[in-house]
Amino acid sequence: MTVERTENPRAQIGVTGLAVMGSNIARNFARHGHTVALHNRSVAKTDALLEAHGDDGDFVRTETIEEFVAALQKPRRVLIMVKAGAATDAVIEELANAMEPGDIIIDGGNALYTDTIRREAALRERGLHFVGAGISGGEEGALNGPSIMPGGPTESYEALGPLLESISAHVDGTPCCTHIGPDGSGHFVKMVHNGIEYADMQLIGEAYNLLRDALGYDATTIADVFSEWNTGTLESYLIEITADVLRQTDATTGKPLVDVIVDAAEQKGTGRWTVKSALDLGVPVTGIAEAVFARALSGSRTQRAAARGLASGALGDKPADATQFTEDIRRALYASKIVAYAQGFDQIAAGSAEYGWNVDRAALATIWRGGCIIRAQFLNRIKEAYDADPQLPSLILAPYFREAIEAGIDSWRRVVATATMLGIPVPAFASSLSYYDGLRAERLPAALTQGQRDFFGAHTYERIDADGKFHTLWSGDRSEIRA
Ligand code: NBP
Repeated sequence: MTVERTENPRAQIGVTGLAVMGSNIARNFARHGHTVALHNRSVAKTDALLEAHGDDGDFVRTETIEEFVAALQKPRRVLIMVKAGAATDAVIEELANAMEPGDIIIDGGNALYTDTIRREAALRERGLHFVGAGISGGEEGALNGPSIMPGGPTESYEALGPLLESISAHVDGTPCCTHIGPDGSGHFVKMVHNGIEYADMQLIGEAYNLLRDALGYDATTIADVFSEWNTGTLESYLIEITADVLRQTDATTGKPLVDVIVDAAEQKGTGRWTVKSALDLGVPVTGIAEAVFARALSGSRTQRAAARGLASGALGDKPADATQFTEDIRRALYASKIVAYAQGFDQIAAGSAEYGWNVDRAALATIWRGGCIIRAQFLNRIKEAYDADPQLPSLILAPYFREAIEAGIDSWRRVVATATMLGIPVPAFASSLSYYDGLRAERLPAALTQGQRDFFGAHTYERIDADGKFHTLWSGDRSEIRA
């Protein structure tokens, strides 16, 4: 360990913002042999890190931004890990004033991608490279290998890539880090990653709810079901930790911990951002949207308290064959998950087209195989699908996914129908199935919608048998004219 105040530019990377994420990433860099300059607004955090983990590698302790910048080799590389929003802007401004053209500022926080686009453009004017890097994996991933999604200029990746790749997770020897594209692309794909994470968690929650309320299983039995599922196509980090959470016993009451946790889910905002962006892009991310709304519904405590005990209507019978129904839930979960990921990847394609990012979805699936919260076997299949056809219109059309859905479709319908008859909410299962049925439909009721729009707003419509736009003179003689 080297702990010193120095003017010698010997650090390969600097990390400012040494809360849980920043300190773990700084340690990760040091453990991989990089000399790391440390900085935090309040020096106490820097000293706490050095006190507890100074032996992890070679650190340079600094107090001021000037000292911090002076400790870095050129081109200087600084990773910002502070609270997203105004704090990030404040730190960028301080750094930019102290840095020189050609230096690289990396924002590893959960920034909104439009902020990243703005920041990249402003810093480019000043000759600085700005890299918005999505980082996933939580505090454990930050320390032992996260999935890293850096955007920004291509030339900055040349100076930065090897450093980031060295600390990222690796799967089959491949780093879970790749250059995503220009300006805000890294933070955009990280945002959609989090949106997919919301959908995945909601689907798992619905499966748990069905096992509990339709089959009457206790938490430990459900944990066993999830552990079993984790040995097959559903194998993933989220399924694995679900079993762990369900197996946890509360020390105070002796009950399963999940049964004493208040059932009101919170959110920090990336799911909401994903849905807002999808609305702007016109991409139907129904699974993610239902997941965000399901959390909001769970947190609507006033309404829930007032509505408790409202009529359910006549309910159906519980499934007679628990084993069969458990298998139905597994298949419904897998099919719904495929839809949620298909929607998320559609949003990435739409964002990429809107902003001219040219995001490689196969490469993205590759770096999500490890390190991040949605890491799963499944990502290999997504990578293969986009490798085989980079222009694939929807993941559900790739042969592997098409077959998986076909194998599960009967189960999926049974689960949604049974849940409905039992009064058990399954918003994500049901909306994913409706999305699938909507996509494959010969004809949608949108024709009627177009007729109504033309009626009240003269918005025009297209005909199935002629080119161009048409309008019916609804308040006149109801003849049709070309618009
Ligand atoms: P927090 O998001 O809690 O931020 C705390 C850090 O921000 C501290 O170092 C604090 O300095 C610094 N800071 C603040 Br607050 N305002 C500042 C300002 N005006 N100027 C300078 N520094 C300021 O830390 P975190 O949970 O480690 O997350 C860091 C970033 O990584 C966030 O953007 C987060 O969204 C993102 N992220 C988090 C996770 C996760 O699992 N937690 C995962 C992926 C990404 P102080 O010590 O002086 O108060």
